[in-house]
Amino acid sequence: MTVLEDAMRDAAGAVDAELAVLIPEADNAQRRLHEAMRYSALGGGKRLRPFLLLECAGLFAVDRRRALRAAAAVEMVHCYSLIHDDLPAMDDDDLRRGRPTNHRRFDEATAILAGDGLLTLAFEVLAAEETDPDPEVRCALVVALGRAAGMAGMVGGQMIDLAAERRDLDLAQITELQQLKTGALIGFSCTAGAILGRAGPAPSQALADYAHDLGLAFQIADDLLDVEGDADSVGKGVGKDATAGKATFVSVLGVAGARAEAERLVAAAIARLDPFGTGAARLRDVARFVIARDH
Ligand code: GRG
Repeated sequence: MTVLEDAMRDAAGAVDAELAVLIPEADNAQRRLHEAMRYSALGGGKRLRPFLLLECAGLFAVDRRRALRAAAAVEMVHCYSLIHDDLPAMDDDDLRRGRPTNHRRFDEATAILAGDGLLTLAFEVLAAEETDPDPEVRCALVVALGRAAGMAGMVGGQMIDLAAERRDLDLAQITELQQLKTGALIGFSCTAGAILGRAGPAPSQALADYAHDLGLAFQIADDLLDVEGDADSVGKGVGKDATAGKATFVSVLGVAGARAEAERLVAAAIARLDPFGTGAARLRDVARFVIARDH
């Protein structure tokens, strides 16, 4: 196991433990909702966004327990997006992270509520005093997550994506769509570390720029996996973009062109970290991982 894999596994374990506390089992009328929320929140995944948040917060020596709460919050929003994206009204998927999707394991109404429960709990966690004693910091986190997850971010990107099916998009339009749909939450993950760390404008901007390049490289890798990946490793169906007639980085650039662009973006992301020196070694490694992964 590489140093990065070790670090990601440790972070994932800590995030799982935090999520398990924040979403307790219940023995009351809401028991099924808790089960469905835990099913998706504790059901594996790379925990990339929490890892980025913890690493960025680490650059500013943020208290680990506080960073872990914010890391759990961003993973909750990510898990909610996966649950809702898999619903019959959206992608209608049966498999996620190698297991039945939430609505297949439970039912559609429960899956909608589980997503809603995760989304709202994320904001509750960020707004609570345990996340940071300074209300201005908590408020900045809440505003940043709202922007990243909402109409100006992930949900807005998903709307463009739905409208874009079977339409030709050019590279600039695909880039904009993906920056909103997947890039915004990756951006929040890095920005949250800077907010918790009371970072100044220059390091905050450097991390935002890193996240921008990394987010696009991540999405290109996701598009490549949909074309070249193996469903068992990826943990979900592959070949869906072509079947849906979706314009992607791969459909526009071709496989080789998409890979070259992802490599260029990763090199650019790594260069953004120069001001942080050796303290950002794992953030450099995770940028390389994002395009080398098979899942
Ligand atoms: C708000 C309904 C709704 C959707 C938002 C993010 C999103 C739009 C949908 C998720 C569907 C999807 C497969 C998007 C492509 C990129 C992506 C987010 C992949 C999954 O993220 P990973 O690879 O997953 O980090 P794990 O399982 O490792 O956490």
